[in-house]
Amino acid sequence: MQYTVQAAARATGVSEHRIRTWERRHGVPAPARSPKGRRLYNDDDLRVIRVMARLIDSGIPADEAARAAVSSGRIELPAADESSAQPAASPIVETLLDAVRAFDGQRLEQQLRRAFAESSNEEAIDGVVMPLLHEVGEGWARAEIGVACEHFTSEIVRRILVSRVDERRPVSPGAPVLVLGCAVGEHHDLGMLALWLLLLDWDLNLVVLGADVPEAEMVAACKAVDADAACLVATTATAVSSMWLIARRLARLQRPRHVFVGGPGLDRQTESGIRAGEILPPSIPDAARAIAASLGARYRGIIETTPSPDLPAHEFE
Ligand code: B12
Repeated sequence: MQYTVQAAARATGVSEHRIRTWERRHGVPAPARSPKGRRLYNDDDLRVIRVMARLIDSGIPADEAARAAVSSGRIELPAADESSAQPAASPIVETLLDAVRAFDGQRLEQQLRRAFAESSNEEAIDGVVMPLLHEVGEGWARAEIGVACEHFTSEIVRRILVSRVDERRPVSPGAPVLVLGCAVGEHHDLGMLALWLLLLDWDLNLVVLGADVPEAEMVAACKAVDADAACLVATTATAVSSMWLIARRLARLQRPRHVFVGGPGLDRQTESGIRAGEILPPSIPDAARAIAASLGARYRGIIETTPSPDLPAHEFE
């Protein structure tokens, strides 16, 4: 079977950008070309991409991973595959996925609200919301879940996160000012929204700019509010590159004094040498705590979780 670069990215879960970069830098994979010059991958190429991704994820440098992936021919997926394999989704996430597949918005929303009502924001985000989005993304990459299903889920997740962010409380005068936004080109902002929600537990003056913030605008916003810190989020590889440009530019200024960078797009091994920003831990609750600790923010306790008035009481019994 033959695959375009888009189809290869979907099938392997490795971004198009990353696949092309490997080819440019390491000559791997080496797809055939159509008469018009378009890349055409076969099943072996896909296998090489998957193996290479796993080797890199297990800490092997990309050039070595490229050599290993091709020289071993029809290489079996490494034993590390088992340990690095994603654990099966938890029962609650499975239940949510059923609602997603059935486009059952009411059930999905009720179950998600229940997760927030029955546990802390941290637990609901780390244990339910992010794993759900992750599973939806994996299903999409395997072509089992359609784009409509993904948009449907994202919209409901967004609504719930935003409704909880609305429970904001006043901030003390003199509290550290933190500007939060996604790098230019980055439209995945649900991780940023989740981080925003968790940062509300700390006495921080949050200025949230949302998705796709151009470099100059981020700098201007930081100056306008005399920010103590900026936090940049990137999910895709392209946004990571632009994020570093912004981080470097901010780091050259006297203020903000802290520039945090985070998100799934960061390859911590490759980027740890880049000194323009403080790299946040991968878990969103850990990232919120790391930011608060760096800024010396006062903890003011979690926001009380109240059942949403639009849900019948028995939903929470
Ligand atoms: C929802 C979604 C969308 C929505 C976004 C809606 C929104 N407002 O956010 C829309 C439809 C816009 C979208 C578009 C695209 N998407 Co999309 N999307 C997703 C999906 C399903 C969830 C995104 C998300 O919220 N991730 C957050 C969590 C779930 O990701 P995670 O890796 O588990 O994150 C962990 C940590 O990294 C951490 N974390 C997450 N966010 C943050 C933030 C901070 C600050 C910190 C510290 C930690 C942190 O928390 C998690 C648990 O620890 C993912 C699937 C996935 N696996 O992420 C794909 C995914 C991110 N998308 C992908 C792609 C390819 C695209 C498109 C290019 C598709 C296309 N062809 O148009 C565009 C690009 C848009 C752009 N320029 O930004 C790929 C990215 C591959 C890559 N690495 O580059 C993914 C991974 C799907 C896949 N499996 O291939 N997408």
